Amino acid sequence: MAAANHIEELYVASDPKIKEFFDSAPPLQDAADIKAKLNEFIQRNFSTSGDGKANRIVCVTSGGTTVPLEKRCVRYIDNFSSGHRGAASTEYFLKSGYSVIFLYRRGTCQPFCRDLPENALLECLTYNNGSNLQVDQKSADVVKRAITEHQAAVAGGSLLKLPFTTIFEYLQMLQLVALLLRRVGPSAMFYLAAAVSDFYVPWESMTMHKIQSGSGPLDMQLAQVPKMLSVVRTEWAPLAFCISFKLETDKDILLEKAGMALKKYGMHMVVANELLTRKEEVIVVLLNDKISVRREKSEAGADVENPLIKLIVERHSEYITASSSA
Ligand code: 9Z3
Repeated sequence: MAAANHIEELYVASDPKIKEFFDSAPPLQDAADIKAKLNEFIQRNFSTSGDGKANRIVCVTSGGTTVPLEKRCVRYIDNFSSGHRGAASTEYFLKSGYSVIFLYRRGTCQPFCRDLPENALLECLTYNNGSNLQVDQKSADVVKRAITEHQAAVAGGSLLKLPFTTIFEYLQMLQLVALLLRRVGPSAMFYLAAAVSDFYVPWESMTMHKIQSGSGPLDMQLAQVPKMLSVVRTEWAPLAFCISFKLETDKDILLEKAGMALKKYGMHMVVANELLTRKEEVIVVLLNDKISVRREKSEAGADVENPLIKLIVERHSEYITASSSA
Protein backbone atom coordinates (compact mmCIF):
# COMPACT_ATOMS: atom_id res chain seq x y z
CA MET A 1 0.00 0.00 0.00
CA ALA A 2 1.27 3.47 -0.81
CA ALA A 3 2.41 5.49 2.20
CA ALA A 4 0.55 8.77 2.66
CA ASN A 5 2.47 11.89 1.74
CA HIS A 6 3.38 13.39 5.11
CA ILE A 7 3.37 16.96 3.80
CA GLU A 8 0.12 16.64 1.91
CA GLU A 9 -1.06 20.03 3.04
CA LEU A 10 1.85 21.46 1.06
CA TYR A 11 1.70 19.00 -1.76
CA VAL A 12 2.01 20.46 -5.25
CA ALA A 13 2.93 18.47 -8.38
CA SER A 14 0.82 17.98 -11.43
CA ASP A 15 3.13 15.46 -13.14
CA PRO A 16 1.79 11.95 -12.35
CA LYS A 17 5.33 10.44 -12.15
CA ILE A 18 6.31 13.00 -9.53
CA LYS A 19 3.08 12.50 -7.62
CA GLU A 20 3.63 8.73 -7.69
CA PHE A 21 7.19 9.16 -6.40
CA PHE A 22 6.06 11.21 -3.40
CA ASP A 23 2.96 9.13 -2.69
CA SER A 24 4.97 5.93 -2.46
CA ALA A 25 8.04 7.32 -0.64
CA PRO A 26 8.51 6.32 3.01
CA PRO A 27 7.37 9.26 5.19
CA LEU A 28 10.13 11.70 6.07
CA GLN A 29 11.17 11.32 9.71
CA ASP A 30 10.92 14.56 11.72
CA ALA A 31 9.02 16.35 8.94
CA ALA A 32 7.22 18.59 11.44
CA ASP A 33 10.50 19.52 13.15
CA ILE A 34 12.22 20.28 9.81
CA LYS A 35 9.27 22.38 8.72
CA ALA A 36 9.31 24.34 12.00
CA LYS A 37 13.06 24.99 11.66
CA LEU A 38 12.61 26.17 8.08
CA ASN A 39 9.73 28.48 8.93
CA GLU A 40 11.63 29.99 11.81
CA PHE A 41 14.76 30.45 9.66
CA ILE A 42 12.87 32.09 6.80
CA GLN A 43 10.99 34.38 9.16
CA ARG A 44 14.25 35.48 10.80
CA ASN A 45 16.14 36.06 7.58
CA PHE A 46 13.56 37.46 5.23
CA SER A 47 11.32 40.46 5.50
CA THR A 48 9.14 41.60 2.62
CA SER A 49 10.09 45.22 3.24
CA GLY A 50 13.84 44.55 3.12
CA ASP A 51 16.09 44.52 0.11
CA GLY A 52 19.78 43.98 -0.57
CA LYS A 53 21.84 40.86 -0.13
CA ALA A 54 21.03 40.51 3.56
CA ASN A 55 17.50 39.62 2.59
CA ARG A 56 18.40 36.79 0.25
CA ILE A 57 18.13 33.10 1.03
CA VAL A 58 19.86 30.36 -0.92
CA CYS A 59 19.23 26.63 -0.62
CA VAL A 60 22.53 24.88 -1.34
CA THR A 61 22.21 21.13 -1.90
CA SER A 62 25.34 19.09 -1.39
CA GLY A 63 26.68 15.54 -1.55
CA GLY A 64 25.08 12.48 -3.13
CA THR A 65 21.81 10.70 -2.49
CA THR A 66 21.72 6.97 -1.74
CA VAL A 67 19.35 4.42 -3.24
CA PRO A 68 18.39 1.74 -0.70
CA LEU A 69 18.01 -1.80 -2.03
CA GLU A 70 16.11 -3.17 0.98
CA LYS A 71 13.58 -1.53 3.33
CA ARG A 72 15.63 -2.65 6.34
CA CYS A 73 18.55 -1.31 4.46
CA VAL A 74 21.81 -3.24 4.50
CA ARG A 75 22.92 -2.34 0.97
CA TYR A 76 22.50 0.77 -1.09
CA ILE A 77 23.76 2.41 -4.28
CA ASP A 78 25.84 5.51 -3.68
CA ASN A 79 27.87 8.00 -5.69
CA PHE A 80 31.21 9.76 -5.51
CA SER A 81 30.19 13.26 -4.38
CA SER A 82 32.27 14.53 -1.45
CA GLY A 83 30.15 17.61 -0.74
CA HIS A 84 33.16 19.87 -1.23
CA ARG A 85 31.40 22.03 -3.85
CA GLY A 86 28.36 22.62 -1.65
CA ALA A 87 30.39 23.30 1.51
CA ALA A 88 32.75 25.77 -0.20
CA SER A 89 29.88 27.52 -1.97
CA THR A 90 28.00 27.88 1.32
CA GLU A 91 30.97 29.73 2.81
CA TYR A 92 31.09 32.17 -0.11
CA PHE A 93 27.34 32.76 -0.06
CA LEU A 94 27.50 33.54 3.66
CA LYS A 95 30.39 35.95 3.05
CA SER A 96 28.29 37.63 0.35
CA GLY A 97 25.53 38.31 2.89
CA TYR A 98 23.16 35.47 1.99
CA SER A 99 21.41 33.22 4.48
CA VAL A 100 21.98 29.59 3.59
CA ILE A 101 19.86 26.47 3.93
CA PHE A 102 22.53 23.78 3.58
CA LEU A 103 20.76 20.56 2.53
CA TYR A 104 23.58 18.03 2.75
CA ARG A 105 24.30 14.34 2.72
CA ARG A 106 25.13 13.08 6.20
CA GLY A 107 28.86 12.57 6.69
CA THR A 108 30.01 14.73 3.76
CA CYS A 109 32.15 17.85 3.78
CA GLN A 110 30.89 20.72 5.98
CA PRO A 111 31.25 24.49 5.57
CA PHE A 112 34.36 25.88 7.33
CA CYS A 113 35.80 22.40 7.86
CA ARG A 114 37.24 21.92 4.39
CA ASP A 115 40.80 22.63 5.47
CA LEU A 116 40.72 20.42 8.55
CA PRO A 117 42.20 16.92 8.32
CA GLU A 118 39.68 14.09 8.02
CA ASN A 119 40.35 12.97 11.55
CA ALA A 120 40.50 16.47 13.04
CA LEU A 121 39.82 15.50 16.64
CA LEU A 122 42.73 13.08 16.80
CA GLU A 123 45.10 14.96 14.51
CA CYS A 124 44.63 18.55 15.71
CA LEU A 125 44.36 18.07 19.48
CA THR A 126 47.00 17.01 21.95
CA TYR A 127 46.54 15.79 25.48
CA ASN A 128 49.28 15.00 27.93
CA ASN A 129 48.18 13.40 31.16
CA GLY A 130 47.11 16.05 33.63
CA SER A 131 47.21 18.97 31.21
CA ASN A 132 44.28 20.52 29.37
CA LEU A 133 43.40 19.55 25.85
CA GLN A 134 45.38 21.73 23.44
CA VAL A 135 45.29 22.47 19.76
CA ASP A 136 48.45 21.32 18.09
CA GLN A 137 50.54 24.35 17.05
CA LYS A 138 50.69 23.36 13.40
CA SER A 139 46.90 23.10 13.19
CA ALA A 140 46.12 26.21 15.26
CA ASP A 141 45.40 28.63 12.40
CA VAL A 142 43.14 26.32 10.48
CA VAL A 143 41.21 25.28 13.62
CA LYS A 144 40.76 28.93 14.73
CA ARG A 145 39.47 29.92 11.30
CA ALA A 146 37.01 27.03 11.19
CA ILE A 147 35.63 27.75 14.67
CA THR A 148 35.44 31.55 14.33
CA GLU A 149 33.73 31.56 10.95
CA HIS A 150 31.33 28.77 11.86
CA GLN A 151 30.41 30.45 15.16
CA ALA A 152 29.77 33.75 13.35
CA ALA A 153 27.38 32.06 10.91
CA VAL A 154 25.58 30.16 13.68
CA ALA A 155 25.38 33.19 16.02
CA GLY A 156 24.05 35.37 13.20
CA GLY A 157 21.37 32.76 12.54
CA SER A 158 22.22 32.73 8.85
CA LEU A 159 23.06 29.04 8.42
CA LEU A 160 20.58 26.19 8.70
CA LYS A 161 21.97 22.69 8.16
CA LEU A 162 19.59 19.88 7.20
CA PRO A 163 20.99 16.37 6.61
CA PHE A 164 19.64 13.71 4.25
CA THR A 165 20.79 10.24 3.22
CA THR A 166 18.41 8.62 0.72
CA ILE A 167 16.90 9.87 -2.52
CA PHE A 168 13.50 9.72 -0.78
CA GLU A 169 14.62 12.01 2.04
CA TYR A 170 16.41 14.39 -0.30
CA LEU A 171 13.50 14.98 -2.67
CA GLN A 172 10.94 15.30 0.11
CA MET A 173 13.16 17.82 1.87
CA LEU A 174 13.80 19.74 -1.34
CA GLN A 175 10.06 19.91 -1.90
CA LEU A 176 9.49 21.19 1.63
CA VAL A 177 12.23 23.83 1.31
CA ALA A 178 10.97 24.97 -2.10
CA LEU A 179 7.35 25.28 -1.01
CA LEU A 180 8.34 27.26 2.06
CA LEU A 181 10.82 29.46 0.14
CA ARG A 182 8.11 30.34 -2.33
CA ARG A 183 7.17 33.39 -0.28
CA VAL A 184 10.70 34.76 -0.61
CA GLY A 185 10.04 35.34 -4.33
CA PRO A 186 13.02 36.36 -6.51
CA SER A 187 15.26 36.84 -3.44
CA ALA A 188 15.33 33.05 -3.05
CA MET A 189 17.86 30.94 -4.90
CA PHE A 190 18.34 27.23 -5.47
CA TYR A 191 21.93 26.10 -5.99
CA LEU A 192 21.45 22.42 -6.74
CA ALA A 193 24.93 20.93 -6.45
CA ALA A 194 23.88 17.61 -4.89
CA ALA A 195 24.53 14.57 -7.06
CA VAL A 196 21.05 13.13 -7.33
CA SER A 197 20.51 9.45 -8.18
CA ASP A 198 19.00 8.90 -11.62
CA PHE A 199 17.60 5.44 -10.83
CA TYR A 200 15.95 3.99 -7.73
CA VAL A 201 14.01 1.04 -6.38
CA PRO A 202 10.40 2.13 -5.75
CA TRP A 203 9.53 1.64 -2.08
CA GLU A 204 6.56 -0.65 -2.77
CA SER A 205 8.64 -3.03 -4.90
CA MET A 206 11.54 -3.17 -2.42
CA THR A 207 12.08 -6.27 -0.32
CA MET A 208 11.79 -5.84 3.44
CA HIS A 209 14.74 -8.02 4.43
CA LYS A 210 18.36 -8.32 3.40
CA ILE A 211 18.70 -9.69 -0.13
CA GLN A 212 20.09 -13.22 0.10
CA SER A 213 23.31 -13.92 -1.76
CA GLY A 214 22.60 -17.67 -2.09
CA SER A 215 19.95 -17.12 -4.74
CA GLY A 216 22.46 -16.49 -7.54
CA PRO A 217 23.12 -13.32 -9.54
CA LEU A 218 21.09 -10.28 -8.57
CA ASP A 219 18.59 -9.20 -11.17
CA MET A 220 16.93 -5.93 -10.22
CA GLN A 221 15.00 -3.37 -12.17
CA LEU A 222 15.57 0.24 -11.27
CA ALA A 223 12.97 2.89 -12.07
CA GLN A 224 13.92 6.34 -13.31
CA VAL A 225 13.87 9.08 -10.68
CA PRO A 226 11.54 11.78 -12.03
CA LYS A 227 13.37 15.08 -12.68
CA MET A 228 12.25 17.62 -10.13
CA LEU A 229 14.03 20.61 -11.65
CA SER A 230 11.16 21.84 -13.78
CA VAL A 231 8.64 21.38 -10.97
CA VAL A 232 10.79 23.55 -8.68
CA ARG A 233 10.65 26.25 -11.37
CA THR A 234 7.06 25.94 -12.46
CA GLU A 235 5.15 24.86 -9.37
CA TRP A 236 7.03 24.94 -6.09
CA ALA A 237 8.96 28.23 -6.16
CA PRO A 238 8.32 29.82 -9.56
CA LEU A 239 9.98 33.15 -8.79
CA ALA A 240 13.18 31.77 -7.30
CA PHE A 241 16.51 32.01 -9.16
CA CYS A 242 17.47 28.43 -10.08
CA ILE A 243 20.90 27.00 -10.76
CA SER A 244 21.45 23.35 -11.50
CA PHE A 245 24.65 21.42 -12.12
CA LYS A 246 25.49 19.09 -14.95
CA LEU A 247 28.18 16.51 -14.45
CA GLU A 248 29.67 14.39 -17.21
CA THR A 249 32.84 12.38 -17.62
CA ASP A 250 32.95 12.95 -21.38
CA LYS A 251 33.65 16.60 -22.15
CA ASP A 252 32.34 16.31 -25.70
CA ILE A 253 28.77 15.92 -24.51
CA LEU A 254 28.97 18.12 -21.40
CA LEU A 255 28.03 21.49 -22.90
CA GLU A 256 25.36 20.05 -25.12
CA LYS A 257 23.70 18.30 -22.15
CA ALA A 258 24.02 21.44 -19.99
CA GLY A 259 22.37 23.55 -22.71
CA MET A 260 19.56 21.01 -22.97
CA ALA A 261 18.99 21.08 -19.20
CA LEU A 262 18.88 24.88 -19.21
CA LYS A 263 16.07 24.94 -21.75
CA LYS A 264 14.19 21.80 -20.78
CA TYR A 265 13.96 22.64 -17.06
CA GLY A 266 13.82 26.43 -17.39
CA MET A 267 16.95 26.94 -15.26
CA HIS A 268 18.48 30.42 -15.01
CA MET A 269 21.96 28.92 -15.12
CA VAL A 270 23.48 25.49 -15.49
CA VAL A 271 26.96 24.95 -14.12
CA ALA A 272 28.70 22.36 -16.28
CA ASN A 273 31.57 20.38 -14.81
CA GLU A 274 33.67 17.42 -15.70
CA LEU A 275 34.46 14.82 -13.07
CA LEU A 276 38.25 15.06 -13.24
CA THR A 277 38.59 18.85 -13.57
CA ARG A 278 35.67 19.94 -11.39
CA LYS A 279 37.91 21.64 -8.84
CA GLU A 280 39.80 23.61 -11.50
CA GLU A 281 37.15 24.81 -13.91
CA VAL A 282 33.40 25.00 -14.40
CA ILE A 283 31.48 26.44 -17.32
CA VAL A 284 28.44 28.52 -16.56
CA VAL A 285 25.86 27.99 -19.29
CA LEU A 286 23.32 30.79 -19.78
CA LEU A 287 20.70 31.26 -22.49
CA ASN A 288 22.96 33.42 -24.67
CA ASP A 289 26.38 32.86 -23.21
CA LYS A 290 28.90 30.39 -21.83
CA ILE A 291 31.36 31.61 -19.23
CA SER A 292 34.40 29.66 -18.15
CA VAL A 293 35.22 30.09 -14.45
CA ARG A 294 38.62 28.94 -13.24
CA ARG A 295 40.41 28.60 -9.96
CA GLU A 296 43.05 31.32 -9.49
CA LYS A 297 46.07 28.97 -9.39
CA SER A 298 48.53 31.67 -8.28
CA GLU A 299 46.63 32.29 -5.01
CA ALA A 300 47.25 29.84 -2.17
CA GLY A 301 44.05 28.11 -1.05
CA ALA A 302 42.04 29.61 -3.91
CA ASP A 303 39.15 27.57 -5.19
CA VAL A 304 36.82 27.74 -8.16
CA GLU A 305 33.78 28.44 -5.95
CA ASN A 306 35.07 31.92 -5.07
CA PRO A 307 34.77 33.43 -8.60
CA LEU A 308 31.75 31.21 -9.31
CA ILE A 309 29.72 32.59 -6.41
CA LYS A 310 30.77 36.17 -7.31
CA LEU A 311 29.35 35.67 -10.79
CA ILE A 312 26.17 34.06 -9.46
CA VAL A 313 25.57 36.85 -6.92
CA GLU A 314 25.91 39.44 -9.73
CA ARG A 315 23.43 37.59 -11.93
CA HIS A 316 21.02 37.10 -9.03
CA SER A 317 21.14 40.86 -8.34
CA GLU A 318 20.29 41.58 -11.97
CA TYR A 319 17.46 39.06 -11.79
CA ILE A 320 15.99 40.67 -8.64
CA THR A 321 16.18 44.13 -10.24
CA ALA A 322 14.55 42.88 -13.44
CA SER A 323 11.82 41.07 -11.44
CA SER A 324 10.96 44.17 -9.40
CA SER A 325 10.62 46.36 -12.48
CA ALA A 326 8.61 43.77 -14.43
C1 9Z3 B 1 27.68 18.51 -9.53
O1 9Z3 B 1 27.88 18.47 -10.71
C2 9Z3 B 1 28.73 18.93 -8.51
O2 9Z3 B 1 29.52 19.96 -9.01
C3 9Z3 B 1 29.64 17.74 -8.08
C4 9Z3 B 1 30.58 18.25 -6.99
C5 9Z3 B 1 28.76 16.61 -7.53
C6 9Z3 B 1 30.46 17.24 -9.26
P1 9Z3 B 1 31.90 17.23 -4.98
O3 9Z3 B 1 30.65 17.05 -4.16
O4 9Z3 B 1 31.45 17.25 -6.53
O5 9Z3 B 1 32.59 18.54 -4.68
O6 9Z3 B 1 32.82 16.04 -4.85
N1 9Z3 B 1 26.44 18.19 -9.04
C7 9Z3 B 1 25.28 17.82 -9.80
C8 9Z3 B 1 25.36 16.47 -10.38
C9 9Z3 B 1 24.00 16.01 -10.82
O7 9Z3 B 1 23.50 15.07 -10.25
N2 9Z3 B 1 23.38 16.62 -11.80
C10 9Z3 B 1 22.18 16.11 -12.43
C11 9Z3 B 1 22.56 15.61 -13.81
O8 9Z3 B 1 23.73 15.77 -14.20
C12 9Z3 B 1 21.17 17.20 -12.57
S1 9Z3 B 1 20.42 17.58 -11.04
O9 9Z3 B 1 21.69 15.06 -14.48
